[in-house]
Amino acid sequence: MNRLAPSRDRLRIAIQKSGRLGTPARELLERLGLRFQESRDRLFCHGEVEPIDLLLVRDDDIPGLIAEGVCDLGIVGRNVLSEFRAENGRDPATAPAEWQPLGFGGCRLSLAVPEGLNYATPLDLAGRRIATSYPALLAEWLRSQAVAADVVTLSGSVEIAPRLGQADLICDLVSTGGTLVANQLREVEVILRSEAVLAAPGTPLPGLRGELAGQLRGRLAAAIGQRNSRLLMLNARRSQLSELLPLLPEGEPPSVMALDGDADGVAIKALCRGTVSWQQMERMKAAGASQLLVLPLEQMLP
Ligand code: PRT
Ligand code: ZN
Repeated sequence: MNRLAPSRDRLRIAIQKSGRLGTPARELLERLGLRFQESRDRLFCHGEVEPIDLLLVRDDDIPGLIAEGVCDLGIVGRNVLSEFRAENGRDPATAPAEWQPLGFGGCRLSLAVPEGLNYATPLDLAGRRIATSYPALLAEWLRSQAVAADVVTLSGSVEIAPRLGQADLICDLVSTGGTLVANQLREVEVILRSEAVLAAPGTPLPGLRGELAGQLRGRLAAAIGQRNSRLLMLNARRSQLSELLPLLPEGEPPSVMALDGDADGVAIKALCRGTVSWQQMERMKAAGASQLLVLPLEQMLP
């Protein structure tokens, strides 16, 4: 059987094989309860729990694989997806589009100038050479600013281009800014704010794959919304509720349930945002709570 031929009834998601986004993308999918068996060549991962498989590829290939229908969905940086759309057109019927931001891989595509190059407004870029791996996005931005500059396309090591005399300034990804500082460059303009996103084809997927894709999107959105949430459970006396409820950590309104065979006893269940501190737990205990449990969330459907 050719495992790489797309299947009609299994959903296929392209993720980065290695690099910055591969591991967090896979961990996010595994947090939804999905499990994968990797092939020997580490190109394909078979979904064991749901009919959802992974293709492990270079991040730059992901938008094209979606556009060609080789993969149904992809997890990729907005920077890579936006560059593909800027280069290949944004026809809503064919262009892969952003479905859901995923909250990791945050960075920005920025212009940075060497010390000594004056920059006050985009107009200072007129006639300058700008090195980048994102020529289509940069060209679009320059057009939007009505500035004519030369775009020098490089596939890597963009930050050293000014020192090598290949360009006057650069347009590159920045996260901590350490690389810019190490290369005596100053960030002057943010062109795009990026993070990892779920990318999907312009046209809805048919049949079972469409259903699975919709479910996955919903579960990802819920998982991201709940990422820092915990489930807090505790028991108390009904008479202590007025003192206890204001001490619950910030979150959804709690459920208060009667305990069978204990007329005055209640069980409280509350979805909390963020961690529950030792101090908060001690205060709840002092107000009469018992059997305090703080549980991580694996999955949730509102
Ligand atoms: O092999 P493959 O082609 O799949 O990987 P790649 O080498 O092209 O990509 P990779 O793994 O480096 O990055 C994948 C994605 O991570 C990018 O497309 C972005 O969406 C995202 N990302 C987040 C980043 C950064 N942060 C980042 N800092 N990608 C690159 N960088 C670079 C930055 O340009 C600088 O050179 O990392 C260096 C360190 O940055 P500072 O600012 O922290 O010093
Ligand atoms: Zn790449």
